[in-house]
Amino acid sequence: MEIVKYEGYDLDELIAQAQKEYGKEVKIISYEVLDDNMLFWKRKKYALFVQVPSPEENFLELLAKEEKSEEFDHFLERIEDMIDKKIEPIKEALHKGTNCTSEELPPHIAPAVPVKIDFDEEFKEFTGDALELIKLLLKKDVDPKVAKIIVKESCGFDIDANKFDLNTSFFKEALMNAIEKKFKFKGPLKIQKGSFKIISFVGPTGVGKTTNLFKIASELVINQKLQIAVVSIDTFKVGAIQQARSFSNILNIPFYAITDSKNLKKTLQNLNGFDVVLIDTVGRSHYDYWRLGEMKEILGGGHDLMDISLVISCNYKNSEAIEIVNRYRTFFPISDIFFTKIDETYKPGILLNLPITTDIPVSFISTGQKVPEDIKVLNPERMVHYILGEKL
Ligand SMILES: Nc1nc2c(ncn2[C@@H]2O[C@H](COP(=O)(O)OP(=O)(O)O)[C@@H](O)[C@H]2O)c(=O)[nH]1
Ligand SMILES: [Mg+2]
Repeated sequence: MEIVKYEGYDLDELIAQAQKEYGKEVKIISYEVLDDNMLFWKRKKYALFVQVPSPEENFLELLAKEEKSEEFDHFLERIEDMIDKKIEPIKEALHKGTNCTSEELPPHIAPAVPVKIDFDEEFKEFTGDALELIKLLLKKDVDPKVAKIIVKESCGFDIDANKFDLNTSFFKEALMNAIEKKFKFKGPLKIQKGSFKIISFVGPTGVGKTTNLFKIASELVINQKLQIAVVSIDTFKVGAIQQARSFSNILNIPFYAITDSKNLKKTLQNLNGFDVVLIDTVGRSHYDYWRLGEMKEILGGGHDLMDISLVISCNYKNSEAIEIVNRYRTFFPISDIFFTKIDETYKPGILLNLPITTDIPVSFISTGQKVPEDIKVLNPERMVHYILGEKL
């Protein structure tokens, strides 16, 4: 709170000026009449005293102004500092790969600030083709640390240069070698008849859970001749149930829409004679902890017979995708990452970043909207093709 003094010959004008600068709500404390003997016509001169709000109190007013003021920038900086302090422990925990409990998590985590790297310094241990491959990977949005891990895997030590270089002149071969060693692939779905396998698809809204569940269902029904049922707990998205029901009708498989855990348990017990039950879930924002908790209750903790597939779109930013995986794995034992929308990105670095960073196996990749054909089992060769941008 501070007091500001205005001087002039017209009191109304002084009030208008104060209101213009500090808003209509500015508090007028008092005014004084000053003698102004310098002027021979002896006009009355006034001093107006107003109480003005501090920058914090003035926040909304400043926010409403089109142009940014220095005060506003300063205020934002202070808020950013406060947020940074609050989220620092969580960021550290996530980097260490610790599973944070829901109590530790704030409502939002600031997106990771892109780090500018000094290429020569960061990759000084590499030379020749190894450096060229690293450059290519970075262009595809592969994280620098991940690029280093992958490329090193196919390097030998060049004694003359005293640096690492690729031990093959083919990028494809180098990548294949590294991916085969470093990644876990779930491979094609092989389900025994009569095994009562349950596969749940979880992940944020709109990533393609429902669409891809039915691609899998088609494969299991048409090619593997298994008995399938679909259970949907996605009751919140408009039209979600209808979409799932019509897919089920086309495939001629039973479809159940349920809303709470008791019903899910009962429904699953009734479906005991089926070979596979596919569970479609509601897309939850990963920031929405309470709802994720609720979904966990419905799905149960997961068990040997249940796979929980986390569906992630390839057009997510890396930091965002890692955050999603970390958030979901605090709630569910994730069995595999199911990538979608590879057709919508030309920088698919996420395909390498996520499995390396999270150590979770990868399963499928969805290549478009068409059901059932736009899906492929992920394997090292396909991974390399997508990274190098070749058509399959
Ligand atoms: N381009 C493209 N679109 C996809 C892919 N997979 C799903 N979609 C589309 O993404 C939208 C959301 O899919 P949906 O299955 O309803 O997402 P959900 O909310 O996760 O269940 C739909 O329009 C799908 O056709 C994909 O691989 N590529
Ligand atoms: Mg859906």
